[in-house]
Amino acid sequence: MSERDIERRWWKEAVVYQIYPRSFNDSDGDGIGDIPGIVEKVEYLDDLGVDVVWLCPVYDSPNADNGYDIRDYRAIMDEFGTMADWETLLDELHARDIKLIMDLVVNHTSDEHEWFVRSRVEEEGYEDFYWWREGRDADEVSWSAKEGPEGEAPPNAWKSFFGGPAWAYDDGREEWYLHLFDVKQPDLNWENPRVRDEVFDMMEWWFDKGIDGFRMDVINLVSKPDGLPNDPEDPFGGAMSQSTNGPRIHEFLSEMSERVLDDEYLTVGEMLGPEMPMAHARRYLDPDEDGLSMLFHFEHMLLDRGDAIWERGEWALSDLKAVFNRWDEGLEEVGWNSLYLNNHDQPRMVSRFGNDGEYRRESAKLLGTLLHTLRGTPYIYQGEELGMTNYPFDSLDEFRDVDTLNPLRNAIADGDVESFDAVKEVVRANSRDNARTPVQWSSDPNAGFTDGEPWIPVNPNYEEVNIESERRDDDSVWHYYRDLISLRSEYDVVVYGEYDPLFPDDDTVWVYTRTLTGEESDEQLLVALNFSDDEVAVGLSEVVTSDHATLLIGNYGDGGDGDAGADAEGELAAGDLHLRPWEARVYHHER
Ligand code: TEU
Repeated sequence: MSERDIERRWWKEAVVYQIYPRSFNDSDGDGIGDIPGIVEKVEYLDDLGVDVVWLCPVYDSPNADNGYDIRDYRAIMDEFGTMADWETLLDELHARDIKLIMDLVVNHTSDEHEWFVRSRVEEEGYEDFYWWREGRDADEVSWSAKEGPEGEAPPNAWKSFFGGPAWAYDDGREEWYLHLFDVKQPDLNWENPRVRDEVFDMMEWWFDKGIDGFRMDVINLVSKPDGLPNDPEDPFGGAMSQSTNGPRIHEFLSEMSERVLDDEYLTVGEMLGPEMPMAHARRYLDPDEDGLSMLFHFEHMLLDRGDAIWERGEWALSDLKAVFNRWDEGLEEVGWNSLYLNNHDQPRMVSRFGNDGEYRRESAKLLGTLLHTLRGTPYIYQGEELGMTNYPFDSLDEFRDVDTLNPLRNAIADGDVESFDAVKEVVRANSRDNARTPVQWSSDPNAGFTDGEPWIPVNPNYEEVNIESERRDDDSVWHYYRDLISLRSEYDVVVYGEYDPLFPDDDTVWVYTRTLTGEESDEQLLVALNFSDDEVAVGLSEVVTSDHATLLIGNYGDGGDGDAGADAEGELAAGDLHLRPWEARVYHHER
């Protein structure tokens, strides 16, 4: 790759930090994080060195799904503060050169949104804002609905991603409406051009307030196929397979791009589905088509999952690598990757892909090394920078999430699951609530998150794992993350270097190079990561040698143990590189 082939964009060089406001920092003692609480921590974000904040929904909402059910797109949720607080946050971030992207949730609204309230009573102009359908004769289907009028079944066999049928009956309108998520999250009908006008106007309104982009919630679901066909192969009866990347999706998104997006914005589309066809991915990202900056796919997040919250799959390192390798290659010519292992919907990465016991510190740093040295833009989820772990959930009362509670309660009621205790270990590992326990700021009560009663329990390990103590300790995950973040602005090769995986089938080590060749530079990174509790040797002689490699960063903090193939400033010699448990090393050399 030559220098002139590099398409430089600010968001490729950036590190994004995701905030889930409810669990970030509470300023007023009601146990719920809020916007003034984020303002108090802007200095902290600046010190960590991040470039962009992605703020999860802060709009007015009855909170059936913690703000992903929006009642008013142009107002701030009472519990989170006021529009003036939000404006202060934007100003404080911008004053420190940190950009702000908002969450755009437009596949659905809350059932309390005025559009739905009007649609429900068939007010003129609003009849078709949502997906209203007649029910089917219950005799036509092999299962019976629990809700709705006698003898009537929902319009099709689609299941909600949060459990139960994807349809709810409205007594007033005497029709059913579609809700792919919770019953309080009716799906907007994007076929109706007035819906698109309203959505685009609202986006424009936020851009006018000065935001720098949007993360777009489940944006690849907004086009549904004619006739809403069933699919018996889909665990959701067709809701997933038929709604993802639907027939008019690129038309809708390119219209959005033309009408309201600008090249300078960071836009990242969350894209559901078990596997995204690369041809679709490229169209989403091609500046001449839909023009999004990045997308979030789920392929690596599904490796250890089953079809339900109480089911699990086995993941192997070679599978994880295969996903990242496929995506790096797939977007080589068109597009750019997002890099994440955590967000507000996922268990904590160190408990999932690392070792959250003996090697918590090392494995959290190793996973961070991976995210910050692959090709793409890293997304840090709050608390990741200190190596926060899953919560030891022990009873159903400790959960808050609809996506855990609804499916589980339904399954227990239907007799598919015997009891919570019977599936506790798996639900504990899978639940989205793992990500939602409060950020651990200090060893003060409630981890310094609130002076009140937190809305969700604080992880009991906060006395040991917290930001205050990690900031005092030079060898902490926190300091290591700060170093990783700063590498990005110091070395072009970290951002733009070509990625070449080595030993793709190895289930213990992940080794790769990043290479940048151009008029002014010819440099390479060698990254070696040991995903195990054991020492391993990596035979490097055939792949890379250098007599002047520098150890850029390593997670054992001692620049090499003498046994290794290279020292801090030494030779990356032919031979074996010895890696200690969960050791990560990144070498840099000019060629
Ligand atoms: O998430 C989409 C989604 O389907 C996942 O949350 C999924 O439920 C999870 O990966 C595993 O079960 C987005 C938001 O990020 C999420 O918080 C919302 O609940 C959801 O959309 C509905 O808006």
